[in-house]
Amino acid sequence: MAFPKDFLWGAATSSYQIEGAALEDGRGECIWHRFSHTPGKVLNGDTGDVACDHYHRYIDDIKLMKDLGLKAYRFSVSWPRILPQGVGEVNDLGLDFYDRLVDELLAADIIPFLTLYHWDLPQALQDRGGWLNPEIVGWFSEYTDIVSRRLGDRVKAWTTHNEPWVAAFLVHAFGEHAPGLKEWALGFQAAHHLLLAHGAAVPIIRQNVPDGQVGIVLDQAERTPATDSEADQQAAYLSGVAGGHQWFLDPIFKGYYPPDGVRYLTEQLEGIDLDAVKSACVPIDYLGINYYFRMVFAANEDGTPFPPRIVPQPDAPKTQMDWEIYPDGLYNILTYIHKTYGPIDLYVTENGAAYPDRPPVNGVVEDPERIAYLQQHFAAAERAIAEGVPLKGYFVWSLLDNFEWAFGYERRFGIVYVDFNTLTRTPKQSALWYKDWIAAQTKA
Ligand code: IFM
Repeated sequence: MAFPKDFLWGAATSSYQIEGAALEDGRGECIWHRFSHTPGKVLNGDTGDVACDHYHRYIDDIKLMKDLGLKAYRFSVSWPRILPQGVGEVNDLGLDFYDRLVDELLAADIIPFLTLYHWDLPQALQDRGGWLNPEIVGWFSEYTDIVSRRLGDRVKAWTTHNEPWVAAFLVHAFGEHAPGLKEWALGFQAAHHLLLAHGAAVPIIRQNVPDGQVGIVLDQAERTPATDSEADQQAAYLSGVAGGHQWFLDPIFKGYYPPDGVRYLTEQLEGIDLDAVKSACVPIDYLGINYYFRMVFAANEDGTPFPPRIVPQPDAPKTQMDWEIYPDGLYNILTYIHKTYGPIDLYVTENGAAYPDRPPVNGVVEDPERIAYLQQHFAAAERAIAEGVPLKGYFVWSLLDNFEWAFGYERRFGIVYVDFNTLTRTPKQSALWYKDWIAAQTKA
């Protein structure tokens, strides 16, 4: 087996998706609160008002983690719980919650991996332009300072952003995420500020947590050309460098935007001081990779490779998200990142699958597809480790069924089934399988 005994097997969640208590104990409104309360934005009108009620049930949830044998738990802090207006007055009750959560995790011998930004921006900051306002670099720094001062004595693994591609483009260009803007150029402006905010936050965390590890989490899809033709290969390449994965990887690791991408993006980048992105290139200790699916790209009918055309794969196996299941992609990405941007410790910070799980029957939730999905992706990760990739941990997405953003509660990613009427938790067969897997991998 390639997985070392001290490999960190874990599970991940995020604040808005599980906590509930949306306006309780002084928490300010976040953009997802506003968005989900706007008719027509989220499937079935679902909101995160209650979600999994983790805010009140975290002790039981940690018991569940302990029972599954998790070594680490990845969660995010809700910015408006700490700073209801985004900056200024601190809400101590919000900090107290994360204090208790962290203490409880440590008491259970579970390592906390904390993410500062997983998309629940304070609405008060959105009202001032949110990620489009350059001042957000300072706002994020202030928030980072407060959280890392308070929790840095116990939390040693710090992530600045979760999936900044989503926070930039799904939010500002595709309109699918709160607050639902739809202008390509705005996506690039937001991406720029997310990168600068990352660069500003890392040294603050280092100062407050000198013995901490700091990183960032990027979503990565496998990008395959539809054919071997040069034009299709170019299309797949441009999908990454012109606003795709390399749009974040290159600034973070090299200090500049990919020149091949910049060439294709003239008017979208107007007004952005591209050179300023060198401040995003600060040493980090790990990179988190969220991997779910593959996308296939081709050139356009007239042979031009840009904008790249996505080629649907109707016959490929898919999850309920309509995402192609492609475990080799995880191996490809891990080895590619290691060779291109390493050496750096890597974690799979999210990987998992949504399926339309049925409620428990006699306490059992059968989810064989999810088990197969995880098995295949673990095997891909194992192959990468065997070839020398320094993969240190793996977080299954997600611990609990939860609020899957614009899809509300309809898409279940959890290894634990949540009945959203009673909030009862039932470990699915995949959770029990994962428990046995962890035990087998880590036994002395
Ligand atoms: O639920 C999300 C999570 O918030 C970020 N990564 C992808 C997951 C599944 O869509």
